[in-house]
Amino acid sequence: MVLMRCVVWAALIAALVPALPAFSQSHPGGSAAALPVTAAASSASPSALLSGDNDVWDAVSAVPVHLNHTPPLYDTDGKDDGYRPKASMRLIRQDSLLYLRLTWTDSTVDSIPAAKRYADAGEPELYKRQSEAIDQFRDAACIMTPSGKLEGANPSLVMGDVGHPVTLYYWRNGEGFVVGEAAGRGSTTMSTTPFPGYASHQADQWKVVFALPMSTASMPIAVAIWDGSRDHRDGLKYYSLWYEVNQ
Ligand SMILES: [Ca+2]
Repeated sequence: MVLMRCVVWAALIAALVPALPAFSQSHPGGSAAALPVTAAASSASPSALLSGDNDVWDAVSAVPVHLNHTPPLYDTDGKDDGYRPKASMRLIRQDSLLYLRLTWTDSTVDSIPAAKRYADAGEPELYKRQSEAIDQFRDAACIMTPSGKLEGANPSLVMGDVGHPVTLYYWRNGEGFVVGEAAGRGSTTMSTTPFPGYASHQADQWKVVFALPMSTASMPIAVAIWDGSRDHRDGLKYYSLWYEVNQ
């Protein structure tokens, strides 16, 4: 009787397992799909698309962006207060560009004051980077995509990995839009290469448009958001899982 029960349970489990969604994320060639989202077509001008407040964005459906919080890296890091911004994105594909408008709730506009030079008797070049802003952090957001052709699973959400480098499209309040690269935690390098973007803050909400290259029919993206008022910087941030942008 015991053996019969085991056989029945084994048969039930075998029948159920294929129906359960795999809790992993990969590109379409992998074992499971990332969260699929669709980029709409638009005949609007690039300048209209690059204005996050243009009416053209009202015709595009908003996709909720569900955010996690990274765990504290050091004992001195503040604890997760449980707050999560309400975030969404709208996507438009035009020619070889993906226009992504990301909005999220943030009641504080945070930036880092420009570096100040203090009068002293030392060599000026040694002191020109002095600043009072060591405990102030900026609001920022980033769209992460795999670099180059992707084989197998999507890159690690922690800034990619050695076998799966990522390209980072950063917006940092007060500094604008620049491209970065990474191949694992702590490996981020920022270029001076700008890319088109737009940022505005109204009614306790950031609205930021990223214009990214999109040369393939589908592209994985992941979102990261930093709130300077919560001492977010570097690896302390909100982040999403992978989304698969399709046309
Ligand atoms: Ca803020």
